[in-house]
Order: sequence, then structure tokens, then C-alpha cells
Amino acid sequence: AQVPVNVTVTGAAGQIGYALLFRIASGQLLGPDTPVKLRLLEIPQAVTAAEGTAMELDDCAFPLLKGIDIFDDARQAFEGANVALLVGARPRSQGMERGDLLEANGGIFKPQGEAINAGAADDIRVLVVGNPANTNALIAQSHAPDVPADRFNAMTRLDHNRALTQLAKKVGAPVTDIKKLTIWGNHSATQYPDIFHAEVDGANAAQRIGDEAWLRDEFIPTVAKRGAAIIEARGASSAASAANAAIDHVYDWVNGTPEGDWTSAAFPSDGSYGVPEGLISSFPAVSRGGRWEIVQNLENGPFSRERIDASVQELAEERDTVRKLGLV
Ligand code: NAX
Repeated sequence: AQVPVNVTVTGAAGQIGYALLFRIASGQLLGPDTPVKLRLLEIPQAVTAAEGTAMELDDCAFPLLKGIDIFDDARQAFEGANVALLVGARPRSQGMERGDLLEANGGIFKPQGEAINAGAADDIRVLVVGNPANTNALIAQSHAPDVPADRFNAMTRLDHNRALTQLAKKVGAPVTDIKKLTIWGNHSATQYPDIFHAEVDGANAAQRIGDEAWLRDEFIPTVAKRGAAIIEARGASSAASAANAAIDHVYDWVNGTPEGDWTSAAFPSDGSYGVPEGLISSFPAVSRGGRWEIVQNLENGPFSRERIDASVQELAEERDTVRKLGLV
């Protein structure tokens, strides 16, 4: 029998955790032939709630689920981890400045990076979901010097999937007809969803739409502010869609992206497209042999360039802030 893959999930008792764990255990993260063991990390106050979720996971009798362990200690939780989904984070509270938020999250992602460095498996892949995701990933990565930097990703797949559906609705096509969309930059309001290289059933999306006002005033803000719109409508932030995006991201990372298409993922820049090396920025990306590659040689006009640069600038500022705080 195949050796189970150890999947560590932080923030397991939260709302994304609740939507995520059942899908991992059912085989959707790694595929229908891969048994998994779950290692759940929570803060001590939430361990009992995580135990409740574990009881429900037991009650599903998932054939692929080979064990569940619950921890309130990062070192133990990441021991032997092959995949780590870093969902638990410190949310912004009223009156909190960005620097305070980054500092509070540094208190979570620094020790988690150290724990990954100390005990995770050699093939560890880390996806950071907890916000501010890109810079949290940078903090964790910089405290895991023995792990290749490109194993630390941040999630922009939810933004990507949101953009797919908005574009599909606009042109009246199924989402499966849309290819080569890109989210550039930071998972924040400055992100740039780019349709200039996108295709609708093989035809260029931007040309087909031919309406820059729609792009500028509707599409981009709708995608970038979708999280806030969900909170407004649902009274709670995106959870099932965020979990779905995490599943999509890791599945593609491990199994590869389909031929003739790409997706969006944030990982350390190699300097492509003028994004400073090391910043964890979202790119057009294909996965081959278990590694992300940036799609090269895309021509970006001034409309795109300006927006990519603004989001990357924000990432650079976040990095400078955490550098001053001694977190990277
Ligand atoms: P919840 O507040 O429901 O759950 C977070 C859980 O994390 C809580 O159970 C908390 O006890 C736990 N936690 C806190 N500190 C921890 C630590 N040091 N170790 C382990 N667990 C810890 O939030 P939820 O709605 O699940 O969202 C989780 C994170 O995802 C938030 O930071 C949120 O902003 C972020 N999101 C990121 C998205 C993305 O696209 N990248 C989209 C969805 C979501 O907004």
C-alpha cells in the first residue's frame, strides 16, 4: 500500500479549515489514489473545536484518511509534513495599522517557518492562505533556510477563479472556455487581474470585449474587492471558495497544469517581469514536474505595466516593513 502523505493544516478549527479538511480527506487535494494523514495545528483555546471537526472527519469514514493528529505546538505539527496549508493567521482588528498587522503575523509565521525548517519532510510544499498571505509566506520562507525557497507559495488562486467566472459571465461562455488569465502581484486590493493574454474559446479576450471602461471600472474592481462583497452579503468572509482555491493550487502544483493553459500562483520571483527577486508575487504560472515555472515573454502594455508595478511596489513596501521589524 502507498505511504500516506502528511498534510499539516493550521487554523484547522476556523471556517476555511472546516471547508478544507473534508475535501483533503476525500482525496481532492492530491488525487484519488493518495492516502493522507492530517496534522492539525490550532491555538490551545481552539483545540477542542478542532477535535470536534476530527470527530466529524472520522464519521465520514473516508477510505483515504489514514489518521488525524491535533497539536497546539508548531514543531510537532510540521514534523514529517509533506504538504502544509498555512491558514491560521491574525486578522486585522479595529484601528490596527498595516505594520501592526504584519508584526502580529510575524509572531505566527516566523516560528512556523522555523518549525518547517526543523522537521518537515524533504519534499515539503507550503501554501500560505492566511493574510497578508504573500508577506506571511515571505516571513515563513526566510526562517526556513534549508528548504528551497520555491516551496513557499501564497494563494492567489481564489482571485484567479473569481476572475475566470467574471470574464465567463461577461462573454456568456462557460468557464472551461476561458484560458490564460493572470493575477499579478499581491493578494490584496492592488492585485491586477489581466485579461490581455486571456483567451475565450481560442480568441483574445481583451479584443473580443474591446471595452477598456468595463475592464477598468467593473472587472478589475469586482475581482479585487470580491472578498469585501462576500463579507457584506454573507456576514462572514469567503470560506468554501477559499478552501476550493487551496485545493486547486496544491493539486496543480503536485499534478501539473493542463497543456495550453496556465494559472496564477504566488511564489518567490526570479526577477521576471521586473518583479524584484525574492518577492513572493503572483505570476502566470505552469506547473511541470512538481515545480512552478513563470510563463515568459508576455508583452505587457502600459495599462498592465502600471498596475503590475503598483502591486509589486506594495509587496516591496510590505517586505521593507517586516525587514525593519527583523522578521525577514
Ligand atoms: P477564522 O478566524 O475562521 O479561522 C482562523 C483560525 O486560525 C482560528 O481557528 C484560529 O484559532 C487559528 N489560528 C490563529 N492563530 C493560529 C496559530 N498561530 N496557529 C494555528 N492556528 C491559528 O478565519 P478563516 O475565515 O478560516 O480565514 C483564515 C485566513 O485566511 C485569514 O487570514 C483570512 O484573511 C485568509 N483568507 C485568505 C484568502 C486568500 O485568497 N489568500 C481568502 C479567504 C480568507 O480571507
